[in-house]
Amino acid sequence: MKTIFSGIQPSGIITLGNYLGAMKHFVPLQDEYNCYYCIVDQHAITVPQDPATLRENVRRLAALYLAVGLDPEKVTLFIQSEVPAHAKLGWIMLCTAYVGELERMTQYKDKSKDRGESIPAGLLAYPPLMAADILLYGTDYVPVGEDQKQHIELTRDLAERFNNRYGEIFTIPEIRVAEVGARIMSLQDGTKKMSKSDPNQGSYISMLDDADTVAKKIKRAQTDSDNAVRFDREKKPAISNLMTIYSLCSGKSLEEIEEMYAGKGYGVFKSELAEVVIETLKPIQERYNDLFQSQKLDDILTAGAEKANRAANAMLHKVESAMGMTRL
Ligand code: ATP
Ligand code: LTN
Repeated sequence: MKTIFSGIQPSGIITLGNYLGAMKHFVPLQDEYNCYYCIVDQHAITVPQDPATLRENVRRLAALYLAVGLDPEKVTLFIQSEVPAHAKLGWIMLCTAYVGELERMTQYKDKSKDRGESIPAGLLAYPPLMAADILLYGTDYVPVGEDQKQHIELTRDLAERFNNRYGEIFTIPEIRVAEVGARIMSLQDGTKKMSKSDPNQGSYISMLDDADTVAKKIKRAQTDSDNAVRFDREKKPAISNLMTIYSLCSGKSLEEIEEMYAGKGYGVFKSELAEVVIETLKPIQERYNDLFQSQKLDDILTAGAEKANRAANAMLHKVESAMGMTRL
């Protein structure tokens, strides 16, 4: 059976973008692959986090992973910091990487701009840690949104560099990007991706937003100048983004949506889009509410960490012995 690995940062409450671009696609994979899904708290601390909020966001994310339909009998769900091999291999991968290639990462450039002299070193070291996450499990495929493409390419380069030097230890992973929804844009700025750590809450729909909040955010979402519900990513990025969300949540094609709203304008479209999104979130939020406080959630995370530790330690041992980091 081939192996899948993916991670999401507990850097806020996950958004509809994270769901449509990544998490939703994790669910059907669980029947075909050996899946590891990780809450990457060590990636989240590459920018400052409030301890109480981080703790809560980790638990929220764990509950949401299950609420969208992941089955703990089939997948390994765990918290990155509970598997120390990630930090150890992360260091080794950092030592495998070059500063120049890390400085070229667009996520690093985006997140470090405007920080002057105070760019956290963790932002630069972020991709080697991500490479370690993936390589520890002999991962074949990594399902992620389009923004992560560059990081996966770097992971492949680091794995090859390591293998050339020390022998065929790592599997070279491949990216799996969703065809539609791989890049859901901000509701306030059609040129920026929807992001859970955006300070402007109106720019994203959180998976835990209540019906009123969803309706308000969609009503206030940016639209394009004419009043026609027509898909055109170049000329009408804002409405095209809303149509993509509509399509992914309802299962209707973009053509069907264009037909349904021909001559009706943005107002009607937006209020029906709000209904569609609310209906998508409702069953997920119900399952989430049952799980969040439950002991079951802790039991699942504990079992997940045990299983992940076993697999990760076996790989780390191979790596360290190939490098001469085991005693004679
Ligand atoms: P942050 O705002 O803290 O950088 P984020 O919202 O970008 O976080 P991540 O935790 O970095 O989210 O990403 C989790 C997964 O969601 C990744 O697979 C990523 O590619 C995907 N993803 C993130 N944002 C979007 C988006 N706007 N559209 C589609 N997929 C996305
Ligand atoms: N960088 C990723 C989160 C992440 C990840 C991973 C994704 C950390 N480690 C391993 C896939 C595989 C992001 O989505 N921003």
